[in-house]
Amino acid sequence: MRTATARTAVVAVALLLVVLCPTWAQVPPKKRAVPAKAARAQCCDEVRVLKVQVANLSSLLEDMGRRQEADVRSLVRQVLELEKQNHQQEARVTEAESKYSEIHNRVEIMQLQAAQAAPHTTSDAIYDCASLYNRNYKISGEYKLPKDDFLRTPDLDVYCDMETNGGGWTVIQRRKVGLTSFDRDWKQYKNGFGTIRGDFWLGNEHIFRLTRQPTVLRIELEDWEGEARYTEYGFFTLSNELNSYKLFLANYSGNAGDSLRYHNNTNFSTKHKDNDKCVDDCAQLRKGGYWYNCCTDSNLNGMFYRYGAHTKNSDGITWYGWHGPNYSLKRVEMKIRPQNFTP
Ligand SMILES: [Ca+2]
Repeated sequence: MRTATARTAVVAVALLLVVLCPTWAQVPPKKRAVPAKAARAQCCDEVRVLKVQVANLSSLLEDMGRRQEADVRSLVRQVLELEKQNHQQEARVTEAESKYSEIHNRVEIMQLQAAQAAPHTTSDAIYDCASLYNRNYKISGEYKLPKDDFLRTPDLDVYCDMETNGGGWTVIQRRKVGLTSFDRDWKQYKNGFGTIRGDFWLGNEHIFRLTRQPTVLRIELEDWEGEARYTEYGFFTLSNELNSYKLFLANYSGNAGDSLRYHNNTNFSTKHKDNDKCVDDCAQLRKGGYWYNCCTDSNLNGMFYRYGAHTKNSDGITWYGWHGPNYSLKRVEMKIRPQNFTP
């Protein structure tokens, strides 16, 4: 920068000299002694003054250049300093972000662990039709309940009645087609049999598990004349297999009669497993698996007899409180839901 300024100054001085002393550029004048000497002296004075001015100007320019350079250097320093600060702040932000992310991850892991450790009685868990209903599944039909690692149970196909008296019912038994035999052994009654859309027994083990919470039992009956009645027990539960799935129930209501009360506090019996309170083998006599006393006031897992044959036998699907000991019903459904269920 300084060389350029100096060059400019030299050119300027040359131009000034040409303008002010045109004689320099001309052919030397013919000898005119006195006036030429005087003129030369005058011109030299002017040149000297100009030289001083040029020197001053150059020094001024140099000074300005120096100051500008200093300014630029200071500016560069400031920019570098700002950049450094910026980097430091960026580093601090990155550090904070990584710390936040680490904490966030830790919180997520803790939430996951808490969710896994939580008891499976929360309203989130799906273990029956009532919890499905609470999750807005409100259409009656077949559903698959997910397996439960906590209870060590596999997934389970169920039929949910989402309409009757507010819905939320898990159906545990149905008789309506009549092609499935209910004269089965202990293991089959334990695990369940039949088809979930037709005639079936859900299985004592599943019923035992589903009735760990306070449960309501509803029994719906239909006769061959097309009339329907129902019985409800506000309390219903089974004991475990070691205790032969003993029946406990209470709080009857309905219009079909209290014909399961006689079976209260009795063990479950099946073919080849006589747990009843009788010298007879009730399961063999009544052709089903049931909580036989000595033997029956109802026999909902008895033989299915069609219209015509339905009044001629004592091992049919009977409910003494409505049609007596020799009338086999056309249709039965047993269903359960939690006592605290609210539609
Ligand atoms: Ca017996």
